[in-house]
Amino acid sequence: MSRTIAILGVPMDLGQGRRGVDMGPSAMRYSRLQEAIAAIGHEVHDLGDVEVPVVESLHLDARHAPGGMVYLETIVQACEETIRRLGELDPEVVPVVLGGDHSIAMGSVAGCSRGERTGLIWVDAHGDFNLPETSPSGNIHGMPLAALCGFGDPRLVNLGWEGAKIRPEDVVVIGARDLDREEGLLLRRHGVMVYTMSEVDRFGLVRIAEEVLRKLANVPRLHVSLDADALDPEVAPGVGTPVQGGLTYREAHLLMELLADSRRVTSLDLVEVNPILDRENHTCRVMVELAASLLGKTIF
Ligand SMILES: [Mn+2]
Repeated sequence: MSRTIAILGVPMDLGQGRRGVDMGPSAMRYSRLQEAIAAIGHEVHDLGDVEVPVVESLHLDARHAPGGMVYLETIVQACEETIRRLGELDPEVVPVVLGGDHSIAMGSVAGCSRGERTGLIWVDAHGDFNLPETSPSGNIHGMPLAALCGFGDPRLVNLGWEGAKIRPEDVVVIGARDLDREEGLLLRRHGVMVYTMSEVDRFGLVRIAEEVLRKLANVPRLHVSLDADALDPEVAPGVGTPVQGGLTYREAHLLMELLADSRRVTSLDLVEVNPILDRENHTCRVMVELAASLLGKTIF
């Protein structure tokens, strides 16, 4: 089925402390993302990037490393702009939003939802469900899933429009293996479905994808937010927060293929690729291949 795809970059590195993740959008373009999607038969438009200030231009106190709450207003502005840009698209268009760190998802998920009920498949080593008061690092890229569900700093929760953008029962986290203690308790308390790597090992992704699609069967829109660190660092070395024991190359493809087969995915993010930490752009190439699988590329 041929669709119209819109690529939007959000070169954000203020949600965490490692520099370089802001180069993700250009590195994924360099890895021929547009060509890979067009080869499937889709019409692809590249909308360019949302403007994100570089940290040196913000003239903040030098004691503040990127990542902390001091960058919140700047992140809010970039997310607002992301929501505005996505809102201009025809609702039938499938946005592919390129990060940047995962804080961009507060803008992309809100914008892609278009205010409709949306299922959110968060493929990530981490839960990203911290609150400012529970976060050990204070990094905002550890908070976007909580903020989307209505928890945390009100300036993040009320991005775009007031209140939660996603119902916790419409969220599924897949690939988790590094949850902070308080974060784990919050995810449980709010009834977010979490498939850890242990569950991936035990049940396999075929069963997990079936369960996820059944759980979200009555939700009209589906957003996939793919964090490169969900993959094993052997497969995706170019990430700021690598955790051993992640998805293999084939597991990640299988998950994308199973979601593609459902023909229900309406938008996606590709985030947390750090080209500075990568090996010869390998991680970008994998992310581009996974995006193509999710958008319907088949082997035969
Ligand atoms: Mn993440």
